[in-house]
Amino acid sequence: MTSTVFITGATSGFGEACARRFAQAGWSLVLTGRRASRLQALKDELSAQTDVHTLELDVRDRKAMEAAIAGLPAKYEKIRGLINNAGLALGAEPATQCNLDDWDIMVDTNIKGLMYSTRLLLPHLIAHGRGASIVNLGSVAGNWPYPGSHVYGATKAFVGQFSLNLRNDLVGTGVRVTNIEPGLCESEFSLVRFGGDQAKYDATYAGAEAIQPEDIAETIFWIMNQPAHVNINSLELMPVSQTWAGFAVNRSAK
Ligand code: NDP
Ligand code: 8X3
Repeated sequence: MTSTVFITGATSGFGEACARRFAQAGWSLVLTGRRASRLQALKDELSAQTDVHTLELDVRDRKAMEAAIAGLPAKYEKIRGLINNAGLALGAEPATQCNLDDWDIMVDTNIKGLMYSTRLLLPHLIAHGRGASIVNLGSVAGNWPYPGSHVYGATKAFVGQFSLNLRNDLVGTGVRVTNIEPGLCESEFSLVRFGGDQAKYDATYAGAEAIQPEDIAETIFWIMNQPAHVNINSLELMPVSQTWAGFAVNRSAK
């Protein structure tokens, strides 16, 4: 039986690279995102290799998510892999300068969107049973504090704890759960974060030899293809160029 993977946020970055990686291995694809033209281009490209179903969806729209998943064509109903990838950071200013609308968008996308896709697809993953996997896109930002991470990092901490908690509730179903926690990776993520500012994007990655979306896709493919009795609980990865800063000390004694 062909395996099916459901990828949220397949229109760029990690999601798009995962679509290509899983198509290459013959998995059927359910690809979602808000940008219909990119979904269509990916479908046109990958349909030569495998079956592709696209869903133009905003993961924040619960009703649309419910309708789309309820309406999955029969041949895509049994899901072996869910890659909860759709997500974003907006801004990197200190909390005192942030816009509450941006905070709402990060919470609604990174937490609530991921909750919706997970809950709605659980019956489909459980129907597959042994060998099925959920891979959630957490981040080093969920593990380590850094200035300007505030709500973004906190949403990723949610993803980490939600992933661990899910494992308890899925015991006996065969469904595995992994939180993958990447560090600096080169993708449109930083263009989105900095409002399309190409100079800030370039500065983010200059000389860093950042992880590439294909590296993340290969890692996720490896996780989902472990023997069915093995669960990778979490996997944190960084480029070799990235390490931790020391503690900050305020010398003005306030
Ligand atoms: P990209 O910006 O390249 O891709 C993000 C994807 O998410 C796009 O396909 C976008 O599609 C989709 N998306 C965003 N908002 C929504 C929404 N409301 N509804 C549906 N889809 C949405 O970023 P990455 O590939 O780098 O990031 C993917 C995930 O990995 C994110 O969760 C991010 O937080 C996480 N991550 C990224 C790291 C990095 O350094 N790049 C490191 C660690 C984690 P569209 O706009 O078409 O809707
Ligand atoms: C993205 C990685 O370091 O920009 O989650 O927060 S970082």
